[in-house]
Amino acid sequence: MTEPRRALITGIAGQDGSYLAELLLSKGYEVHGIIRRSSSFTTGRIDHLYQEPHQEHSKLFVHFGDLADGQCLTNLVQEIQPDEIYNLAAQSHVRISFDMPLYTHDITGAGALRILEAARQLNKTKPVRVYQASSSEMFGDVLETPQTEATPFRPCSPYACAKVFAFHQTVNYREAYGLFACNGILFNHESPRRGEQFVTRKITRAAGRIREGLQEKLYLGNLEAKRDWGYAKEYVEAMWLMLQHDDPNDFVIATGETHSIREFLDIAFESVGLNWHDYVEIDPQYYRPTEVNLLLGDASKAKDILGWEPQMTFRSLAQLMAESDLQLAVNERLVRENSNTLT
Ligand code: NAP
Ligand code: G4F
Repeated sequence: MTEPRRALITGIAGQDGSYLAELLLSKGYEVHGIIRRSSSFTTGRIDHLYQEPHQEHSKLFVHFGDLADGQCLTNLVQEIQPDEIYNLAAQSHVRISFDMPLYTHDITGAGALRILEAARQLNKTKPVRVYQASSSEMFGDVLETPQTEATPFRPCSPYACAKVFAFHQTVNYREAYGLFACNGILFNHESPRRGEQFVTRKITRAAGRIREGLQEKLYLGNLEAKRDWGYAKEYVEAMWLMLQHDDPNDFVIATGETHSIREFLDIAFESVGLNWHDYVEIDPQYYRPTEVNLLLGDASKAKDILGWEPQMTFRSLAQLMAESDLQLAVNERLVRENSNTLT
């Protein structure tokens, strides 16, 4: 019997990590994930996948680790001997990166370099392949539209600067050491598992809670920004495809459409039967010192070389998230009503 392929995912408990773990398990991989120690549980997105390691057919193994700790990462990579490493862990919030620039540099930037170095030191008959979660945010104050793999970077935040650093390190490890390392330059991608501090999920969560009488207002920042929003579940397939190709390369992953925050508000609130103008207020604390006004990707290279294409439309994505969050809000209301009856 042949050994299953073994993958290591940093950031496995995040939005993308959870979808990628599902995908790889469905393909028969043995999946190892790194989570960082926290005072509360953070594995809500992967609990449904997790089986205790002592169980006979368990294929998912979760390890404590941190992108700040290079020795720990090297030890884990040596111990696990992965065929594929997906570096998805990051301080991934752009606004917060202005408050924590050095931390963001250390985790989002230098953390990627620690992973590359751990991979370089791994001596295997079949060399390891590495995926780096690069970002459309690197295009920043865009120098051309749409953005492709050839568009120069013009980063506009500590987060974007850290991702540009990680991008170039990934290319350099490929060229200098022959490491099979790919950058996926992914444009914004969302889902019902999106972190609640990102604008789409903040909106759908609020729409559901307002509809159920659990919240009165929604405070947002710049409503004029435009993003190329896709569906996270489809985007993790592109990550996997990049590591299956014969040659390592860098790919833009995007839908080729751009929409404003206002358009997302329209669909999300309409999906729960409300008009957002009655509930949304602007709070300048959500403005950024420098804003990325427009992102629009051209994923032709991924289509031609990997055969990857997005399926989910912008409207369907916003509706999917709004409906999922309405259900969450209904459950939250029922729990509150039950606890009121019991006390
Ligand atoms: P996410 O939901 O914020 O997940 C990030 C994960 O990284 C979380 O599980 C987090 O753990 C973990 N993490 C943070 N700091 C860490 C550290 N010091 N050591 C180890 N793990 C750490 O992000 P995502 O949306 O899934 O995105 C995945 C990756 O793609 C990120 O690198 C992001 O920057 C990049 N990206 C995302 C998008 C997008 O639109 N979603 C687009 C382009 C690129 P905790 O749960 O403990 O916080
Ligand atoms: O949802 P966001 O926070 O996503 P942002 O900044 O585009 O970053 C996300 O996508 C990147 C890919 O391009 C990833 F690399 C990154 O890790 C992350 O996943 O904000 C989107 C837009 C911004 O223009 C922001 O100013 O929404 C605007 N916005 C308006 N009000 C808000 C809010 N953003 C947040 N988070 N919260 C608000 O209240």
